[in-house]
Amino acid sequence: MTDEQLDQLSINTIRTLSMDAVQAARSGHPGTPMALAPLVYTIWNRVLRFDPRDPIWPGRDRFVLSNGHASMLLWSALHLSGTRAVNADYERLGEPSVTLDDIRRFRQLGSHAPGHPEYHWVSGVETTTGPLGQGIATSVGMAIAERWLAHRYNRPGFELFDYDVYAVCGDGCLMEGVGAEAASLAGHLGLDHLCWIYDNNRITIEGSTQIAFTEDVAARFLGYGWDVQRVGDANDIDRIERALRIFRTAKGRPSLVILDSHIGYGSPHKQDSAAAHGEPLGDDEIRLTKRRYGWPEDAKFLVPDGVREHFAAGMAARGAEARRRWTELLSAYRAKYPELATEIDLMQRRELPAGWDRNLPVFPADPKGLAGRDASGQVLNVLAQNVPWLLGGSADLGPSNKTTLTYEGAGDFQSSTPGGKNLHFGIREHAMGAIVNGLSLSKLRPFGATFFIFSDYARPAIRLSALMEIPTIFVFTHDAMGDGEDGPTHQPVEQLASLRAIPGLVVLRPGDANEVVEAYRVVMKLRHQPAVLALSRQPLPTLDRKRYAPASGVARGAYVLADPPGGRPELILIATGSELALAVQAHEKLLTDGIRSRVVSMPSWDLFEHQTQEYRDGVLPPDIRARVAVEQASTFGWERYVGSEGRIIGMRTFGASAPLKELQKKFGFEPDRVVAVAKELLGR
Ligand SMILES: Cc1ncc(C[n+]2csc(CCOP(=O)(O)OP(=O)(O)O)c2C)c(N)n1
Ligand SMILES: [Mg+2]
Repeated sequence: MTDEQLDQLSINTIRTLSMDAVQAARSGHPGTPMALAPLVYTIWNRVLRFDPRDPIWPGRDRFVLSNGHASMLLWSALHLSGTRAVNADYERLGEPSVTLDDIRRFRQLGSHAPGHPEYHWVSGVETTTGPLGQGIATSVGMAIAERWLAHRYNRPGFELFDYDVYAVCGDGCLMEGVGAEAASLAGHLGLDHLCWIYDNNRITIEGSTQIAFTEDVAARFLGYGWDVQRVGDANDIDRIERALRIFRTAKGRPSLVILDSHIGYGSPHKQDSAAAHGEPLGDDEIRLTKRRYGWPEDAKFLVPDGVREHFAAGMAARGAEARRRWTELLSAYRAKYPELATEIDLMQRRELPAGWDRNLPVFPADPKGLAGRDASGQVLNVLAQNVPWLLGGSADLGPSNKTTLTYEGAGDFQSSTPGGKNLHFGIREHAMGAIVNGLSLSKLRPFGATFFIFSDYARPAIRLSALMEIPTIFVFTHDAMGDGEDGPTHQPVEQLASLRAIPGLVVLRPGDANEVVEAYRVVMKLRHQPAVLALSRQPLPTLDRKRYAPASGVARGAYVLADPPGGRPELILIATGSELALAVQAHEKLLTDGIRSRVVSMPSWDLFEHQTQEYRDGVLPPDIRARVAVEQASTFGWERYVGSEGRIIGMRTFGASAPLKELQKKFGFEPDRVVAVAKELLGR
């Protein structure tokens, strides 16, 4: 067979595997894989520097399938390239990432060919996609990471980081706001290692894009400062390859390749129709389509002889050679720059450098205290100096979030200063979340910041970081009614409850400056979980830790902060964040009134849930049923800790625009109110 015939055979293998898998599953999306098989084939077999034997080699090009519904493209590519699996500890397992059997069991429980690409579940998937727009936005984080890594680690003769990021997207990704936010920032930053390929098939679920998407995409991206190319025929793999080569020579701007395609290509009755998008073609139509492709009509899940070998001779040979050269380069680099090489090693395993926590502040007792955000700013500035690859920024609220890294040499990340550690996301919270994910997927330790209320704008990306099990850090300040006069638009109510509901996300609401330090200690040690820090705008008293329990209890999620003299409490006050000092004040009053109260500081439900039953019962003894929770947020969920007999002092409405003091009075966040509720509960 000629090379051209093998190209065509490989492309049709991807098409027919996709059709067969969707048919077998009786659900899925066949049309886009049929149309984009030539594109994915060209990227994988002709362009991508990716070694199937080591899908996590740091120098590899990244491939992101942002139109995740076309996942069969990825399962086919991973299968045909013979990509091997790695485990959660980044060990190479040697076994195939996606087997033909997985593809036969597309979308079934346990299959490594699930409905949408899932990072952490299938090796070779660079990021989880499916929620449209997330993949392209995340790819911007990967491209920022490449620039930053190159600046920090490359040395003359040692171009360790020089990888490209390819992201394939459809109409949906380009309609979504997050894609636009990310594209705008990528253009501003001139990320020339970033290439998006837009599947311009003019079809979405409801039909033609004429019903809702008639903008001039090329003009928009030119406006963003991108390089824009058009390939008029998605079946022309030489043209596709040429466009990708032009991208690799483009300097100072990201590239968009607009690829005109036909969804359901080859299907006599469904090509170019929305019907090809999200349902099986049907057995008869599959037979007719296979006939068009010159494929055996009744063969199912057929991988003809020569196809795997063609990938082996193309991508695998090229990838193995690229990785071999990179590995040699790294060993020479290691001899010359041992400290920098060690950093690269640690980063890959998500480990911390020795001395990562040196110089962390210890705050003395202080009734006036410090705002959570201010303590956080001090801690971040120490950590960022100890951990070179800790970096991040805010969505234009750095001065308010106190997340700006101000130490000498921290610098701003811009196209002309790609070593800077202060990222300026602009007012683009959603893209910020996705970009932070992309940075973390590139093994940097990123944080993103905004007001807690605007976590809503980033939520889809935060959810994905939890689903992907990556250790991103979200620093959210102004976590309750502390910004008083800004009013209910700026006062979070339901955000804590809703973030606590995300599986695996570690939400921490520290109660004083030393709890902030301890919260960061916990967060820094996470390797497979994202974290949210909810921090106060206003000063909180720094508790006297000689009098009360040490703040290190934060690591257990909840701990006994104060007990009555001699122990034996009859009532438990549970509080978080800005309400901790309030609970302590109420506790002191109750003691003078002869009521034996305990104060439990509970900065993190999630961490507490992971303690032993014994520990949890020690903090919240089951026989003490008089319990009061105090938190300036939705009461939703606190029943689980106060029980049916307990009380919750929290928010049942939105806040209001007024000075904080008046709001505390109006909504009952005052010591006397806590005391009154406690007494009422005890019937005294
Ligand atoms: C954020 C989000 N909204 C809605 C969906 C549901 N959805 C999946 S595919 C799709 C249509 C996508 O159209 P397009 O990107 O053009 O893909 P094509 O059908 O051309 O492959 C929609 C609405 C989704 N996956 N994510
Ligand atoms: Mg489309």
